[in-house]
Amino acid sequence: MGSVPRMPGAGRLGAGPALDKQIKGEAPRGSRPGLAECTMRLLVTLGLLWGSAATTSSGPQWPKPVFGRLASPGFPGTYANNHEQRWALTAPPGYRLRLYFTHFQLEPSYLCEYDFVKLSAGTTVLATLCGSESTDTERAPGNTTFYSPGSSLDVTFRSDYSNEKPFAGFEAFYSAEDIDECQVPPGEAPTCEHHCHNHLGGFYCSCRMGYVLHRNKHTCSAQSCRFSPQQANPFGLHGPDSPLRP
Ligand SMILES: [Ca+2]
Ligand SMILES: [Ca+2]
Repeated sequence: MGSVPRMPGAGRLGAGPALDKQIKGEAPRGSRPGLAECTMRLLVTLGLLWGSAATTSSGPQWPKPVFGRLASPGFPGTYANNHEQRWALTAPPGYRLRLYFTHFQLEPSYLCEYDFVKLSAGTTVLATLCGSESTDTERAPGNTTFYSPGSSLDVTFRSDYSNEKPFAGFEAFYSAEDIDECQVPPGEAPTCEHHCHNHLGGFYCSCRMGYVLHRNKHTCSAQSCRFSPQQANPFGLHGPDSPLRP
């Protein structure tokens, strides 16, 4: 007598004695719960469900943005002699790094042996830069945008013991961008045998109708005859190159 019906599942969701008591206290003794109370209980239940979902959510985890600025020490003032600095840039898997210079003025020298900015990935040297304009024996970046072959890029600045005159050094900006695995240089094998679909951080392959994707996730093979044509092609559609075409 006088007890208020409990909302199904409310106790299991951890409403607790205090909240249960509060809900009970708003119902007149001996009466059935009114619409307002039921609405409130529903809202409390939904709130608990939402809170539970929010704390246990495992939605897509986007990588943190990767971008920044690099500059020679003291830029735009003259950089110091006998200085070496290295930046190890890393992008999330499936991303590469792009880097370009907005200012570049280093001491010029034959093959950039005095002062230089070196771009490398592992043991591969992508570029060794010096001077302010490219010559037969020196390479300055100009408007070139540089890309790392993988997800890492090392930038090394080094100056030797002297400068014949002041040089302002360099300023560069970098950011991570998705690798479009579907774009391959001419002459190289395509990423997927049939269809390639690029997306942020990766890619996937798919096959034309009547074919299935091999377990290697790249090549396609004709669909097995264990299925009837109707099973294999439930919509009755036959493309021009489908093995199911009559
Ligand atoms: Ca120098
Ligand atoms: Ca991609």
